[in-house]
This record gives sequence, C-alpha cells and structure tokens, in this order.
Amino acid sequence: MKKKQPKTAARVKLRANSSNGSKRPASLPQQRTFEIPDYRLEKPAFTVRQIRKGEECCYEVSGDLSAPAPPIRDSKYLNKQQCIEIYRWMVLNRRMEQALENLYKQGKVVGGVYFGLGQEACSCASAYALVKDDWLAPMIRNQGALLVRGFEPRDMMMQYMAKADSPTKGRDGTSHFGDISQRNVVSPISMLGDLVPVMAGVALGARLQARNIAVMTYIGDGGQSNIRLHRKCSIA
Ligand SMILES: Cc1ncc(C[n+]2csc(CCOP(=O)(O)OP(=O)(O)O)c2C)c(N)n1
Repeated sequence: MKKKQPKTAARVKLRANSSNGSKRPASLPQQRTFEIPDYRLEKPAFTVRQIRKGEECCYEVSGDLSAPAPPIRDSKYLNKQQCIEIYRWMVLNRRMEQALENLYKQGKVVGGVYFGLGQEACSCASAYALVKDDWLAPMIRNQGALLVRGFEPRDMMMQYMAKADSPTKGRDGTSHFGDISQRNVVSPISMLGDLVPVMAGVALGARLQARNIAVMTYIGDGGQSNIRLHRKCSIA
C-alpha cells in the first residue's frame, strides 16, 4: 500500500517545481512570491483573550508563562553580512535620534519630534527586505526605514529644523516627506492608517502596469484600533 505523505513533504515537492518556490505558469517569469518559512524556535504556549465587562475591556493571559527564553542562535533568514548591515542601520537610526533629541532640547526643532526608540529593528530590517522597485510608506516613527531607503540623517535633521535645504524646503517641520520620483517612498500621512489604502492604490497601479512589486507601510496598535482601518484593509 502507498504510504501517505505528510503535508509538509507535499508542500516541499510543490515548491521544487519552480525556481522561486511558487507554483505558477512559466509565462509569468517576473512573478515573486512572499512566503516566509517559519524558522522560529519560540512556539508560545499561552493564549491572550480580550474580555469585556460592561464598559471595561481587559486582556486575560492563560497558559504556560514559565517557559524558558529561547537560546540565542544564528538567523536562518539572513547571513552574517546581512545581519551586520541591518545592525549598522539600527545603530545609525539610534544615533540620529539621539542627536535629534539634543537639537530638540536646545530648542532648535520647530514643533514636535518623533522617535522610534526601541523600534529600530522593525524600521530598518523591514525596509532592508525590500528591493529597489518596491514602494515604502513609513510612519513618523520609522525614520530608520528612510535611512535604509537612501535618505541621510542630515535630511531628517534639516527637516525637523525646517531649514531651506530640507527635503520639503522648510515647508514642514516633521518627517512628513518622501520621494516618489527616485526612491519610491510615500510621505507619512498624519491620519493614522490612511497609508493603507494609498499603498493599496500603488500596488493596484503597479499590477495594471504588469509590474510585480511589493508595497509596505506601518501601523501601531493605536492606529489599528481605528474602526475605519478595517475598511481600508478591505480595499487593500
Ligand atoms: C485617524 C486618526 N485618529 C487619531 C489621531 C491622533 N493620534 C496621533 S498619534 C496617535 C496615537 C498613535 O498610537 P499608535 O498607533 O499605537 O502609535 P505610537 O505613536 O504609540 O507608536 C493618535 C491617536 C490621528 N493622527 N489619526
């Protein structure tokens, strides 16, 4: 009797049919797939449930919370060179924001200043994963993504000080700037979540032009709790 193959083995066989791991007709050679194999060691053995008690909303965590932290190990996604490159972007991101903090304390920043302290890995590594033709729409805490995409710390500093040589020529005092002609970067939009439909439009436009690109934007937990976000995600 023929032995039934486990599901994972079947999937591996399917991937071997094409050069980039997807099952697709040979007529679309530019097609890219975005499957990410799950190499994580951590498999959390707990669940988080949202509980509503009248007007109150809280979260209940149940399960094994005493599991040991997973060991430090080499990435299976990135080689050492790539890890070092991303780390360098993260350090630059942190250093630039420390300098911005000093400028703010010296009263040289016009308006507010926004940091991505502790979020450097999210900004830098995600932008690093894109290729040149892909489109990126950072939010104000993702200045590290702008660095990876080719902006310089100088651009951010000049922008916050509203200098004439800044990307918006002194017309804006925060990180509301992009570069849609060279770097495929859409400016942050103040209304949280509004970059989602904008980037869906960019993706749709690219598809109509038969270009196979990825688009990316960011959203925080505050932004995602906005009821309109779900409509925006439906558009995407
Ligand atoms: C649609 C909309 N609602 C409210 C605001 C005001 N607002 C600006 S930042 C912010 C909090 C954002 O929180 P989160 O998304 O978690 O990001 P964080 O700043 O904490 O990184 C709010 C409510 C806004 N800009 N847009």
